[in-house]
Amino acid sequence: MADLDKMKNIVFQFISHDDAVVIQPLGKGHINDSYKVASAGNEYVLQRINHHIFQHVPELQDNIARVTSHIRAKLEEQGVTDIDRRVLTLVPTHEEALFYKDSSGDYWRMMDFIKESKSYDEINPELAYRAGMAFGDFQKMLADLPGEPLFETIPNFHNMEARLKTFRESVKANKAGRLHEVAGLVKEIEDRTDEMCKAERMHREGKLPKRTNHCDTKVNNILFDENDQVLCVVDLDTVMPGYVLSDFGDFVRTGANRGAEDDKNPDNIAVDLAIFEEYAKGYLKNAASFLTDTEIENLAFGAKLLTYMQTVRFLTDYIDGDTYYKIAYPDHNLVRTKAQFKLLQNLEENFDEMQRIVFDAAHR
Ligand code: GN1
Ligand code: MG
Repeated sequence: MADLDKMKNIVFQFISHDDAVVIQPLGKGHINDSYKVASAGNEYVLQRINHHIFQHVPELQDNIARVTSHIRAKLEEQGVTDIDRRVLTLVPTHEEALFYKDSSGDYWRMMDFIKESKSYDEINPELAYRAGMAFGDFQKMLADLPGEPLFETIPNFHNMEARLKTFRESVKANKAGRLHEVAGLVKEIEDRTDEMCKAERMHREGKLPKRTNHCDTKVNNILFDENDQVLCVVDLDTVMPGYVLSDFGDFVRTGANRGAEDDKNPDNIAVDLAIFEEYAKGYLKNAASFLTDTEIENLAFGAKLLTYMQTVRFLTDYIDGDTYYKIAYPDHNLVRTKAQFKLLQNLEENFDEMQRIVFDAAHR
């Protein structure tokens, strides 16, 4: 953790001075740094925003404020009680700003910690059903967000064509001299490019719309309460326009994988079809009413696409010499790449069954 006095000074930009404040590291994000702050009987989450990756922090924070206040208004309309646990609440600085830039140029933000909440890295079919409903509801609530479209906090974030362009540049540059180790994986990626760029083609042809998406629907971005009911969706940095198949697919990639995202043992990795099925049922229960047939027909493809995209992103970072994702050991990005590629192969083997499951869930 950064120097404690420095951390305290940052915290007191947002809340009153307190000699007894407690600051502890929190969570396992790959990009931002998170801390839990306890002061005067209240708990908060403090985050250092990675501004090399999120290069427009004011716009990013503005997106989050718009999204959370829109959801808050919807929940109020629905007469939901306990609203402070159902949507994130940003804590402004004493100057009413949504972030604080410190003297070394780092950006910080604070929000209320959601009381008695927990997240899971592994779930069961019942929780998957609830998570599906939650992400469907999230998209539905944001469908009528007023005003300008949200700012694209990372341009072309889930654009496969753009990701492949960057990947090929990295392969060409071979900055870390690692290319000879990964030639087989590079070929596997190149063999699938045509299929994996299909969403971008369909969008250009007017066949696939963009909607307000979460764009980081990892299983651990859903908070549950003490009775395992969903409280809310968190990690709103990447909420922006995208294809619904992306959000569907990223949940399957993380929540329906029997292994870990960075599992060293390929035998652990396979799609759990019971989780896939319950997630699809929950999601479609809330989303079927606003989705087109084409979107529904491509949900299972989304699982392959997002797993492929993550394979490409981890491999790109490995080839570049680990400049994007935090790593815990030297070949972590290579281990992640292989684990994601194994999952992709398994999704390919199970694809027909996944299509059938989505079809049945949509026609219940
Ligand atoms: C990053 O930091 P985290 O874990 O929320 C990444 C996602 C990836 C994910 C892979 C801004 O999310 O896109 O899918 O790691 N976020 C960004 O685990 O790149
Ligand atoms: Mg994230």
